Amino acid sequence: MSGDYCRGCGVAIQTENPGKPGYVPEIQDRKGQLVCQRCYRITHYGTVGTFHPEPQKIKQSIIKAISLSDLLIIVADFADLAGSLPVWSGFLAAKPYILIINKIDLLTFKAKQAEIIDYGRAYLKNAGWAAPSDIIVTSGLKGSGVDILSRSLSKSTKPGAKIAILGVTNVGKSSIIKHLLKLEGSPNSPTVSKFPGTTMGLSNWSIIKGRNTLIDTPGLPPEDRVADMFCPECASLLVASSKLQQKLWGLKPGKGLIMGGLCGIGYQGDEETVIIAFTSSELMLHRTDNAKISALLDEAPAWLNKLCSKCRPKVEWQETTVHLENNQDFAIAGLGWFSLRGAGADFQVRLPKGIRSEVRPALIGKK
Ligand SMILES: Nc1nc2c(ncn2[C@@H]2O[C@H](COP(=O)(O)OP(=O)(O)OP(=O)(O)O)[C@@H](O)[C@H]2O)c(=O)[nH]1
Ligand SMILES: [Mg+2]
Ligand SMILES: [Zn+2]
Ligand SMILES: [Zn+2]
Repeated sequence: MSGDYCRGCGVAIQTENPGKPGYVPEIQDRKGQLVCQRCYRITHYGTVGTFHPEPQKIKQSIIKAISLSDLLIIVADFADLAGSLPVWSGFLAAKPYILIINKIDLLTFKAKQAEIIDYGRAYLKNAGWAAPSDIIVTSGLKGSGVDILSRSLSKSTKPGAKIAILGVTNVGKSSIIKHLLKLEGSPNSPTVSKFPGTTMGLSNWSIIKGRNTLIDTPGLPPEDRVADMFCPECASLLVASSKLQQKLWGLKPGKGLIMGGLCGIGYQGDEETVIIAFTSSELMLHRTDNAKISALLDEAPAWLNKLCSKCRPKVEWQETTVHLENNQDFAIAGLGWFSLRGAGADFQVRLPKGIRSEVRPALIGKK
């Protein structure tokens, strides 16, 4: 992985085809880090170009990185545990791992770290995973928690050990590496962007003053998140990048809520109740009559559903009934969650076909 690989995204450099990954117009003097045209454009103009990594190649790279490593770091998105964690259960291969719960800055209030760590531990146990060596709460945006990660890595590995950092697309893997390197005063770092699929191949980074090698990997596109159904621009709308919107709603019998024009829940109980909805601040939350939910989701008016005109017709719907107890969340992978504060009740749920959802204990704001 030395030589002609892009330092930003890990893909092999080529000078022939501007339409393919890894293109540079001409390999000249190699001062500083060599980056491909796509990385250059992402970093300087915020555009991603037209090619996207192939899922099969990505899986192969991830499996290779796991086999090369002594320790794994699994990065989960605090705001999307359902869309970022369960998908890894088939990849762990009995290697020790550290869980990172990233994007903690998305919360509008300061959460207690110890509670989030306990929540993560219980979540993994419930999913049947072996216990992690450590759980660390971070912000890849601000760099918080990265110093704790660095110390934890020194404790959990021998000198010379390799560590692979794994996570679904956009979860913040490259951002965390960037902050680890910054902590050590390194001027280089991988490319970070709001578009899923930025990192396309493996790249090695020397950390803890040369003690260990950290392998950045391309994000796994899990295919059961709402965001993955759409184009990169629409996907980046759905992935929360600033504070989560967190809204409390009173629901009378017969009323329901719609999130982002992409999921509707119709309350089936017979006394007034309370729901707290958590989602990206870019998305619309709307309260309506249960009887109107289906028609509104189908119609997808622009005030309710902000997807582009190409992505909007892609949605096919599925309907289920979900039972929630007081202080339970209904989480939709890649979209957000609804949390019940009231007597246990059924909800008529409509969401895109094939999307993962789960009922879990309330992640935050439990009364
Ligand atoms: N708010 C917030 N945003 C973050 C955090 N970490 C990363 N991001 C943002 O999330 C987006 C994706 O970050 P990357 O570091 O490129 O994510 P990645 O996991 O390497 O993504 P791929 O290479 O596409 O797999 C960028 O817009 C980052 O600025 C975080 O802790 N909080
Ligand atoms: Mg990356
Ligand atoms: Zn690149
Ligand atoms: Zn779109």
